[in-house]
Amino acid sequence: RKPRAEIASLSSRAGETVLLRARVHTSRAQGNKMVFLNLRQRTDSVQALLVVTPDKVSKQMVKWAAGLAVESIVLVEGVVEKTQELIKSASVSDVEVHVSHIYLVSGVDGRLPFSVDDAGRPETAVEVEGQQYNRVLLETRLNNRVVDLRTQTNQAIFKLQGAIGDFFREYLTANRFIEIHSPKLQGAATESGASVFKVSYFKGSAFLAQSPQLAKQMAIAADFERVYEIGPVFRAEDSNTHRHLTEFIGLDLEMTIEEHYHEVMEMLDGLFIAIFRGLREKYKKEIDVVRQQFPADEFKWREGPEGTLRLTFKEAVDILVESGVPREDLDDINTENEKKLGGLVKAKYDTDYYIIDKFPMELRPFYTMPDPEDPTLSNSYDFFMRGEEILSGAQRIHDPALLCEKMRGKGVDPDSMKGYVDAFRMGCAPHGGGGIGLERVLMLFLKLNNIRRASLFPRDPKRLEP
Ligand code: ATP
Ligand code: AMO
Repeated sequence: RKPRAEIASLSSRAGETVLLRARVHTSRAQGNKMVFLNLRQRTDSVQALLVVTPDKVSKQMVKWAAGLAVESIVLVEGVVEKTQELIKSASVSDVEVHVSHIYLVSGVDGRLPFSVDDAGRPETAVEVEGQQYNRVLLETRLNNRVVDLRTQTNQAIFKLQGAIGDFFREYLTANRFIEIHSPKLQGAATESGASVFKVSYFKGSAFLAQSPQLAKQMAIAADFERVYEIGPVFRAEDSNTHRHLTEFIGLDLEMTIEEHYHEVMEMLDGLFIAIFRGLREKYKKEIDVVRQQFPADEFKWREGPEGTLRLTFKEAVDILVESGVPREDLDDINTENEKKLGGLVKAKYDTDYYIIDKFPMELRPFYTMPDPEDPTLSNSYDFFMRGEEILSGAQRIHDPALLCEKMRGKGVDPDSMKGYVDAFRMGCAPHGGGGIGLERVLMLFLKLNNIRRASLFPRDPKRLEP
């Protein structure tokens, strides 16, 4: 039995007979003697043709093949041939398959909501060669996500999502971090009480973890030194925006500090650079596939001696004030001004990636360490891509008395988180960390403009299905 071939490998196999299992992407009959099938496997496709020949391919067979519904899965046997120069430009690859046998593996029951061919076209291209193409709306895509996910673009997007996770793990493992798995069922909110999902739990109730914040800090108190987690994060925020989900994948880490919290910031920065480089160097093909549907300028970051741009919160505010934003609007930097800052930074420093350090204490969660030199500020930072936040992090308070004071200041009763507070009463090394939204990193690296495109089956305030 011949092993099945991958379309991606065909260009070096001209002359060979191969067995392929693939989807029928498009189908076009020419008279009753010939049918062209565009066959697709994930991010690859190839043209296959069936031509009536006296010894091999019957008229009936061509007719049957021409009647195959698109998206059927077929098994074909055929010879790989170099594509003729004449039709090469229109073809997706430099080889084609001359089919001798074709079998149906799985048919399509009923009509598809849209064709994968249409779903894979650039969203802006509504007219192609004088013909109108309906753009497939995001809503329709998400309602029929399985079909939508079959596009070459989506196959590439989710390969890239997996790659970001791989680079995250690789970098942290190399830096002596260990992976932990913290509970998602909690007795109390882990961030602010406002955005927590309450679920029934036997005769009482429980909460879905809004982050692994408490667990990762407690792992430090338990002497794990350096930990990371990749896991779901739940947020009951009624935010119907392009960048909020109610469930997303958090890439979290926490580590002890020797001298200064910038050790953590540098670790996080090194991590992002490793991710960006890894994507650029190992996933060029997938990035190019996505670019065809979502044209975008390449993601830019600074390397070399000058390194990643770091601004303090105050410097960021000054840049915005200089551009005309009233200072009184900048006690916090809202989403609109964040985006504006991204544009100003890009124009001035030619980078899509930068760090803002030293946020005002009052803007940060209770566990954030105040700046010892100015207690109105904090040892905390956010990281940005294309003017949108992708990471929040800080040095944490490891002194239990100060922690309780800050908790009360934010209306959190320390007794409601006794296990957490006790971790510091029993001694805990200075530490800090950060949390990254995986879908945001993917969305912003590729400039997909909507976080739902970077989530396999997105969950938002209006969507729990499919
Ligand atoms: P954080 O890590 O601080 O949660 P974030 O990027 O998720 O960061 P939030 O602070 O949760 O941002 O969200 C605040 C920003 O999101 C606000 O500046 C607001 O402009 C925007 N936002 C939140 N909810 C909505 C909404 N329903 N409609 C429009 N904008 C919203
Ligand atoms: P924060 O709440 O800022 O910090 O979350 C960390 C990162 O998670 C992403 N993110 C989201 N992604 C999609 N949809 C959402 N609704 C959403 N909310 C947040 C963002 C954000 O930067 N415990 C801290 C982290 C820490 O200090 O270690 C925390 O959860 O990319």
